[in-house]
Amino acid sequence: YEESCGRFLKDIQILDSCPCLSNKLVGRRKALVVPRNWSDIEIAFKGTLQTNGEFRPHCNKWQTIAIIIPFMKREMHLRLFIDHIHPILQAQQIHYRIFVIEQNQPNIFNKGTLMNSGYLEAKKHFQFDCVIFHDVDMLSEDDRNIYNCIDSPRHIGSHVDIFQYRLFYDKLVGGALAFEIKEFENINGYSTKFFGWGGEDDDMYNRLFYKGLKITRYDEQFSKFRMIQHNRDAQNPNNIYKFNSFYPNPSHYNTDGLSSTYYKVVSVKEGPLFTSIKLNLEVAQ
Ligand code: UD2
Ligand code: MN
Repeated sequence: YEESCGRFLKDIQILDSCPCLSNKLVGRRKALVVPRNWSDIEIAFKGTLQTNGEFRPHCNKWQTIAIIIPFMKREMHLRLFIDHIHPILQAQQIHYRIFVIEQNQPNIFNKGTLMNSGYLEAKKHFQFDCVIFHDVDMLSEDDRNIYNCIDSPRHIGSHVDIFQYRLFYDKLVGGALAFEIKEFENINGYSTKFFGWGGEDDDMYNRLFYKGLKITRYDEQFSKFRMIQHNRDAQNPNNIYKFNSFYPNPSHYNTDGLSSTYYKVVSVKEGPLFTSIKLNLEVAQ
């Protein structure tokens, strides 16, 4: 990371830029287990965040990061996640803003379309170079796993406790994944066809592979995550396509993704900890 970041910094020549590795990092971080209520969390971070939940480090930051959280009926996880992630990102001196993208309709969760929609909507509210799609139940246990787009596409959520901190399978790109915006648009985002649990991440791996984009992962010792224990959500049943390659050829990548993502905004709320955007997805079954 330090090498690539050093090269990156040399190219962009900005004055008093933030260092690649902030001196505020502590390494291993204990994942929170007890969620505080929203007012306590807001008080805890008052003064460090802009009124729209954005964080600007004092040093000159060379990348802006949008963190997109696909969300539906996981309120407790969201309280834990928000309380947990802000101190880590601020220690990393990241210039970031968090967008919680809530699916209002339809009542079967469609993560791919939700993430695409969140990306398109966040662009209207925040100028960013790097986007990180992040599960609400994934808590980083090491602040050396830097949330930016150095060496992207980067699979940030690579070593999770529920898989004994091993990479569950080498095509795994779920949990937390970072793209420079040109990379994400080059692969036309996520497939919109996966209703319910599973598959959208495997399809994403195939898109990256097909486009020759190499996925970077950090070594397990720097990239541990805890996933908050949970059962399958009622609104997220197994989808029927998940493991067979129902897309036998990559021709759908250009027609199924950002280019076929339609949604209606129900509400946008710029809160002190994050911006929440509620959407009705318009997805053809
Ligand atoms: C794995 C992947 C996840 C995704 C999923 C298959 C990892 C670490 N995670 O997670 O990225 O590929 O398999 O779809 O590899 N969500 C809601 N409400 C719901 C359902 C889902 O908010 O009702 C959101 C939430 O951010 C959640 C994420 O979608 O964390 C993934 O869903 P999951 O946690 O049920 O899936 P899981 O843990 O099997
Ligand atoms: Mn999960």
